[in-house]
Amino acid sequence: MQHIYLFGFRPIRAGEQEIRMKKLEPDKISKTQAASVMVIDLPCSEDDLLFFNGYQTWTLSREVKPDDTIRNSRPVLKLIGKPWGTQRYGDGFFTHYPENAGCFHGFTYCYRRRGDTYTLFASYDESNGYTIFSYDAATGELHIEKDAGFGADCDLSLHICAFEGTEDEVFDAWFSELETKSGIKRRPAEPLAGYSSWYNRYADITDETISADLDGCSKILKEGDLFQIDDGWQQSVGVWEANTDKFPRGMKASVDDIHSRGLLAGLWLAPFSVQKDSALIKEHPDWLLVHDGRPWYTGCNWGGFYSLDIDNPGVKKYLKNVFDRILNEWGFDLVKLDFLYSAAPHPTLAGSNYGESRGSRMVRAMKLLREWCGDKLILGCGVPLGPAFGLVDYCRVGCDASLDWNNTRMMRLVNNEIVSTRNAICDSYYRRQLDGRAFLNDPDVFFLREDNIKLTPEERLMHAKVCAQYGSFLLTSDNMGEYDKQQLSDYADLRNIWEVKKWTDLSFLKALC
Ligand code: 9PG
Repeated sequence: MQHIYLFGFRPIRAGEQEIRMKKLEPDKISKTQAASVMVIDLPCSEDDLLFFNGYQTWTLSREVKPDDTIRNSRPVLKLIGKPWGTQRYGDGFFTHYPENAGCFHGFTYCYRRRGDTYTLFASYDESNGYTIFSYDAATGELHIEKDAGFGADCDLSLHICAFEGTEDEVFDAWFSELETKSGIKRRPAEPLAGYSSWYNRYADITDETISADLDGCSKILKEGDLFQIDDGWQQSVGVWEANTDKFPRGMKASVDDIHSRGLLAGLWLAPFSVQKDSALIKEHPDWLLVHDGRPWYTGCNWGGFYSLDIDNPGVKKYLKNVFDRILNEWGFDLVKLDFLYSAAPHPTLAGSNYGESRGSRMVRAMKLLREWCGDKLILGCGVPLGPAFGLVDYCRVGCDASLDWNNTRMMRLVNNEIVSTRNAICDSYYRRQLDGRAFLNDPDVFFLREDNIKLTPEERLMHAKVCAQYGSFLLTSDNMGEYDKQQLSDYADLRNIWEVKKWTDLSFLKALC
């Protein structure tokens, strides 16, 4: 394996291959960025494949051919989607998607693959900002820059390492660099299997439906597995108290029921988000994150939502109490923390952290979560992956699985974070190297059920096998109590693939991703 040393802007040599770096002319520096740009000659031939890691959990991340075109939203859809903030789920509002064949970009790491040889470029420190890699196959130039956003005024030095070798060699080398240089090390969590309520009932959950799901699942799940209650239990996004119309016994009663079956209890929340009509906004309008003098509209879920300002002492005190209640009073073992990118859409332009970049703010937000959760388990979701390294136990590495294969044509054009089983398969496959290195990968739930689903039996099984093979977090969202003999046997097979990483035939992936 070659360790390619990158020191400032000096030319470097790695084995046969020379990787040249040069300073970029100021007018070529993209608008998101301030000072430090590294340019590397990384020629590629038509047989090479390239990978650029997407902005956050849900952003489509797959290997591309040098002549592929990666699109964001069509301009007209961008315009139509503007009032809904459709671009704000991803990086569409702060990075440039050239949409020319051969132009790609990604965050924190990227690689070129020539057969089995990977040339990996990766950041070993994102605490001063996101490292953005942009590539143009026509020139063979890879630009590496720190995302400053407008107004960031901080140290923007790059912390890049590069390696050439086999898949395991280069990813092991990167993670050893992360540990020695930045102290980033995966948390010692164990793989976890179980159930999530979301893709079974979506937000339509009550104490009764959750109890019925628990009855069914506990017949099949094993001791120590996870039963996770998703979105729908709370008073509103922002007010993390039980909705007593739906959960009159309160959430502690659910935890006790789950524990009495020998299962771990998990709960969903989106701690940095607050829905438009939440009582929290009426009580504390000053807690919202402001940009250009107005609260930053973060997206259209739950009728529209905003972000909380993690620099507001009231917000910090409030969230600390929320976690104390959920984890210590109610006794949940795991929290699924979602829509985390909400915390840092922009650099910090006020207060004591003035001038920090959005990536730096995101890392700070993730550290706060770990502090508030102590040693309880965190599943990160809707989160930029680099800032989650070493801080969450489990992390969703792809978009939401959908009940159909690839969503509607129209939705596919909206952004790169859409709900899609097909994309979820690609994401989980192409981010597989993070599993067990950065955290344990959550590929999202699989389905074996035949009702309330549009996936064909083949699609369901393909997806489930990818989840079992490449994930360390293996949840389903079926009424497991209704599994027939065949489904029980399929479930047992999947657990077996998952537990012993027994190789299963995934040759279909070639055509798919
Ligand atoms: C609960 C859900 C589930 C799910 C999460 C997240 O509009 N969007 O782009 C969008 C993407 C994902 C999403 C919701 C909306 O789902 O991934 O598992 O917890 O929230 O609301």
